[in-house]
Amino acid sequence: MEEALIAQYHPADEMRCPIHFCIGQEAVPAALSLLLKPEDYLFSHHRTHGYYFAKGAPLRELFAEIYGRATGANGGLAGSQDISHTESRFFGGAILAGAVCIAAGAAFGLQHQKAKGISVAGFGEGATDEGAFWEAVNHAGAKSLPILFVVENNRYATFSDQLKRQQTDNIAERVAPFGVKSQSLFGNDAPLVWKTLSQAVNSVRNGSGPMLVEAYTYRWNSHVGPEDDGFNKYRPQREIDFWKRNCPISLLRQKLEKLDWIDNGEVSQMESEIAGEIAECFAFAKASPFPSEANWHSRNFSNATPVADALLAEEESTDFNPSQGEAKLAPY
Ligand SMILES: Cc1ncc(C[n+]2csc(CCOP(=O)(O)OP(=O)(O)O)c2C)c(N)n1
Ligand SMILES: [Mg+2]
Repeated sequence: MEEALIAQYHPADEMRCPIHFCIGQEAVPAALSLLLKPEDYLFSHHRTHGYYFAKGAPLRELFAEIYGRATGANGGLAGSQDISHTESRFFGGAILAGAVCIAAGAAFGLQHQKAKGISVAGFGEGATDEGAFWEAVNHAGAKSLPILFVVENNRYATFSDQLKRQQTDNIAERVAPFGVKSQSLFGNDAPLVWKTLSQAVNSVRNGSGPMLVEAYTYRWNSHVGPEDDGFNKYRPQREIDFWKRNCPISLLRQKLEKLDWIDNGEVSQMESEIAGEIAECFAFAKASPFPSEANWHSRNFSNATPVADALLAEEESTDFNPSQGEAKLAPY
């Protein structure tokens, strides 16, 4: 799906948002997709697409969202990195570590209401540079919240190596003193990822308190967008080659072939079905209308928006002149 999006991003330039692709990091969200239940919540960082699928949210609404159309998951107003699908209990967000804190809040809500379900936060190692991350971990440990923290440690935050930002690269060990049990693993071995996450999900579900799983993995693409951002050589070629040799999809396929659980015919059929679904999603997105002002109002949680109203009134007033400096806001 992401390869198809990359192929169509330029020169058409019809997608209305930046995209943080997650090619190379398929194993964690794929495993979660088999483990999470409808009542569970999943909060994701900016690299949303895998997690969106992990919660079973619809593919064509993702495409329409990326194309900025009214039929998108959020009416075309959120885009890739802030996409949510409320019915699926999936919520993405671009503020680093923000989704982790909201996940802790949701876990607290579930516990308080004695409701079924767990809260899962999916994020990168960069989120652990943020103080807010440690506040969430502290709260989860102190209150024994039903939350699973999943770190996809791909070593880089944009262009920045984790070992230039932090003393060590083992987040799993550092959450233990907060009362958060943890496990780290090679995150490109899909069956191992499934097994580890399965144990972690069960433990949190059974009321044993919070857990953190740290999966070491790698993004193949630029930090953001379809262009190659390797111009400043922030990642060694040997490292890129190592992780490409250890592609989670190829490793899984090799394993299944060795066990005789899958053959080439089945893979080809799967690939052509997926290609058909993707083509249908592109057609749906491109044929959908753009949002109107009415769409905006219907998605506004509160009708009381005094600051926005004042700005709009200012802009619409006949004597509005942006060169006269800052707009004066009515008191509210
Ligand atoms: C509070 C905040 N500060 C800075 C940013 C800009 N920003 C976006 S992604 C990113 C790096 C994220 O790295 P990581 O968490 O490791 O995730 P990855 O991109 O590697 O998947 C930064 C610094 C942001 N979105 N929010
Ligand atoms: Mg990272």
